[in-house]
Amino acid sequence: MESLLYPVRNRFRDERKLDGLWRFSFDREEKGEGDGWTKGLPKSAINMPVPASFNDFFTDKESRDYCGTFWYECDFYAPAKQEGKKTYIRFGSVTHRATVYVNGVEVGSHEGGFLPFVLDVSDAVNFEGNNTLVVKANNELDETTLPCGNVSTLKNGKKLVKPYFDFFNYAGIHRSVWVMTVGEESITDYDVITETVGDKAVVKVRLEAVSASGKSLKGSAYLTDRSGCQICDAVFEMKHDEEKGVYSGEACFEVDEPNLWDIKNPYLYGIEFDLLSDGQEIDSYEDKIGIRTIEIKGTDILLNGKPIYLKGFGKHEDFDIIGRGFNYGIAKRDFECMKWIGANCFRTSHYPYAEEWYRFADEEGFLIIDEVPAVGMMRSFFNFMDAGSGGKYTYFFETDTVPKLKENHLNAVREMITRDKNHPSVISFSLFNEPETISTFAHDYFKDIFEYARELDPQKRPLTGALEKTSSPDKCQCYPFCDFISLNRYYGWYISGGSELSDARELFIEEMDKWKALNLNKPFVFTEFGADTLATEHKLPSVMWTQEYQNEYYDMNFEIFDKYDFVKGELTWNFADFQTSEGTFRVAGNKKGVFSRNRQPKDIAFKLKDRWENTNNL
Ligand code: BDP
Repeated sequence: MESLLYPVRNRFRDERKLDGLWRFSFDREEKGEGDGWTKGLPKSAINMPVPASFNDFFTDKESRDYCGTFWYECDFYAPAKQEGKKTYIRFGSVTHRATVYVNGVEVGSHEGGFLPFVLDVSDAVNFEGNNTLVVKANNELDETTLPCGNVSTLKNGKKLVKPYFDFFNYAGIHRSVWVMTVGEESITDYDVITETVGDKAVVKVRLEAVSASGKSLKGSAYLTDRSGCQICDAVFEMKHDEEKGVYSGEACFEVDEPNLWDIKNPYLYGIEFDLLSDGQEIDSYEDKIGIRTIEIKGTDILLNGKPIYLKGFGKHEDFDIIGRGFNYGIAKRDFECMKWIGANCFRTSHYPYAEEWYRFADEEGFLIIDEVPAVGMMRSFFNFMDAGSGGKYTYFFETDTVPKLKENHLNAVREMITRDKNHPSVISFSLFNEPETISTFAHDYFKDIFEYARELDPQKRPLTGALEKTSSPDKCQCYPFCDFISLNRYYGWYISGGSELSDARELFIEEMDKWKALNLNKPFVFTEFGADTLATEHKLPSVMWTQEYQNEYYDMNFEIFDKYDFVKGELTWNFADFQTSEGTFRVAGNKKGVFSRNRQPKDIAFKLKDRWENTNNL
């Protein structure tokens, strides 16, 4: 039974990370399987750190830009078999797909590069012995994958990936890998819904478990405050759900005078679940939860019943050398920069980030718009460039690719919500970034995606999706699915930039007036706006790409945001400069960062700090 719960270690469960130096081989001719690599990589295999992207370690282009199949291998020791326990391997993510072998036995595979998967390896493991773990991975993209792209073949026969999106197609084992021991009868999932009534909070909890033996199960749970004192407990009657093959039960806590989880004041309670069979404890699971409410009322976003204004960034998991590999040090620096500048929110553009980001945000009191990797769903040469040109490209009428694309999209939505649903930091799920939204095909496609997400999220959080410029008020068929409208807009950059900034301002007002006229009675959030800026360039008077122009661009945008009272957030593009595919539109990457790629402020950072810290109505 696959459980996406974050690994914990306690008297019933064990987890050990396999992070470190693995072995690695490219498989240019797709010979690995035939040559027996599933049992272990050849002598020519090289060292490769995990977690990290493989790309930027290399000093030659061919390896950095490698497109195709590649293999990883490591050894792990499995202690003596414990009665009633199963052994699992858990990957935080492998980009973009993987098939896994233990001692040459295929134990499972997973599609999608940004979400975890867990494989039962109990029958393949040598207990009290060494084991070889091999991963066959692949980083190719097509029009059914999330994110979308394709692969072209150069005249010399080499494959090159062509992303339909504006970030480097980093690949590898980007997040931690664990070997875990969990009971055959164990807790597999839980949901928490928090409500406040007067000076009380009601915490509704649903617990899910499996029982291989079919023995009846009972659950209990208790909440602890910050000092570890138990403040309430509850008992679950676990009922068998034939259809899902699991046991589940519900319970409710009442917390008097709760400490709410809030921006920069993130009170977290401890929660512990215990599972009992025949009166005996057989499993337990601990986590932290926050008591908070999030809802949309008219044009307001309410956190704990109070209107908030979202201030912050669209980000990337991106850093020099390690690419998209998770690193606590970089996450720490990013949170420090976001605190310094007065931000309260970020969007995990354009894919769900490593789980550690959300746990960190829970602790630090940051709000997250959690985005599924649905990016590049517009057919064009340079998808993100055409976003501003007004070209009409439809993506969803190709009947041969759409069913598979939709299946992958729904799977990613399910995995993301299952993984992230209990984080107080997650205030919304974003179900797309800049797809084509003006055809009836797009309408029908996204209708199902939104319905599915609404059904899955126990907290029924607001849902959204980031709309690019062709998703205009008169043409877009998908904005009605969104609980708040997220706009990615580049007036003054892709549209009428530089000396035409005054025209950009008018065009922007024209569009905003059209949205206003629709009278949607929903909040609007700018999920992207920004101007490429070289940290080294200054010019008086300004020209595009200089720090002076970035300031002028932002001033114009702020003037527009402040004109419309239904605008309830501004998440700039981007937190930091980041790597993209090379090309004439990018100067060694996207330079729209407020911070440089090594997280030092550009001039604009000081303007943002002033606005976000000192403007009362934000
Ligand atoms: C938007 C995309 C984003 C790009 C950005 C840009 O959502 O991924 O990086 O434009 O052009 O269209 O900088």
